[in-house]
Amino acid sequence: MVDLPTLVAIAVSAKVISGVLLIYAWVTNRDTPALALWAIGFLLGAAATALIVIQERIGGVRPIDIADALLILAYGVMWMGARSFNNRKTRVIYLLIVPVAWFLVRRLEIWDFSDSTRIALVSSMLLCYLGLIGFEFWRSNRTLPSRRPLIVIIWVQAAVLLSRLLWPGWDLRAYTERSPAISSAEPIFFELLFQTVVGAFLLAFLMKERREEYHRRASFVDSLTGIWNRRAFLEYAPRRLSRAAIDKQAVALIAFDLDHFKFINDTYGHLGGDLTLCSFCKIVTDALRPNDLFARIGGEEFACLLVDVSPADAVAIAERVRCRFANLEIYSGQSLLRATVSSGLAMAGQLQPDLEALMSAADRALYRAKELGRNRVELEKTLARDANGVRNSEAVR
Ligand code: GH3
Ligand code: MG
Ligand code: MG
Repeated sequence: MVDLPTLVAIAVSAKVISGVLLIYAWVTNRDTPALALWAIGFLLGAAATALIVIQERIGGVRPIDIADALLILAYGVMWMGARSFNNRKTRVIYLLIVPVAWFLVRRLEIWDFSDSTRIALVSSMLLCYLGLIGFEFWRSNRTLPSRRPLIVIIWVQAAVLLSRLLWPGWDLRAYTERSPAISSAEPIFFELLFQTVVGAFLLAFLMKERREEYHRRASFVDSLTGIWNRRAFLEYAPRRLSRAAIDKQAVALIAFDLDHFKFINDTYGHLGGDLTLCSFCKIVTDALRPNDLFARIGGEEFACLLVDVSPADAVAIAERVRCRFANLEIYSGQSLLRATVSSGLAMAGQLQPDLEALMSAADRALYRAKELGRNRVELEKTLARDANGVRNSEAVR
């Protein structure tokens, strides 16, 4: 059993420590205001909790009314933090309107309600904020591991607040008058310690995970053209191939290589070359479906993995890209330049295709396209393994 001041001291310490942890996380990563807002939320919560033990009025105001207003503000700031995490701005007026209105209602003693009604009303407001906070995390990036446990914590917190609506005597603020000894088995302990500390850790982790995810994605994107790079292609392509094998879908790989690109660089400068690369990527991206994987795998070499596509459709896509690119007028400064692309296409059957074999088949076709005069599409059809496990390939055109 502990008395009320001891419990409050423990709760305040837990909230202050959590706030300081979040401030530290923010200081090491200043471009994430959400961390600072969450820290402020925890510190406001600590102040609200500390006020519970004060009996005398402060400037004629009951401390519990200041505590309630601060608690509502704390939840509002947490909500603002969650919105900021999703890159959404929140106007400060939305933050202040509820706590200020509540404070005025209590200060001017417009209504005189019982303690249990007060707790039920404040708990309802906190519940609304919690719903809004939960909604923000629910719609945030689903791949972050800490998102789920955080939503669970929010659900538990919502259940605690709901229980307050039904049994207002459970609220820490209801102990003030009775000032009893409190059993450490009460749910209040779970809420104050577990929720507070774990919640703060999860928030800090969530931010760290998002930063890592950002850097991981950045390391997969080609900085010049904005499409996937070789690393991304080698990471994602085998997964798509396995999935296609399970779903018994045909796969096509198109290898593109811009023609006489060295000449373009030498004639129009590196900037002209870069512009040509970007224009080519735009044409291919427009010609593909959202699920197709398109990457820059070398200087002026690209690969494109198409799933669930017939050879005729794959050739049609490669031809469309070839034609559009050949007809494109690229303006680099004062000069107008034109370029062409050669492509090699390989098809994999419905057996588990292997990326390496598919890439060398596409490369063989590409080599042939270069030899046959460039600005053309060549198809190499990779057949399924024969009875002896030997891979056959057949030049189609
Ligand atoms: P082919 O028709 O046989 O493919 O000839 P090519 O000139 O396109 O092939 P080659 O491999 O000789 O030249 C590729 C050139 O691509 C050489 C390199 O300087 C240039 N290159 C590689 N990366 C970039 C880049 O990011 N920007 C620019 N502007 N040029 C690049
Ligand atoms: Mg090349
Ligand atoms: Mg080339």
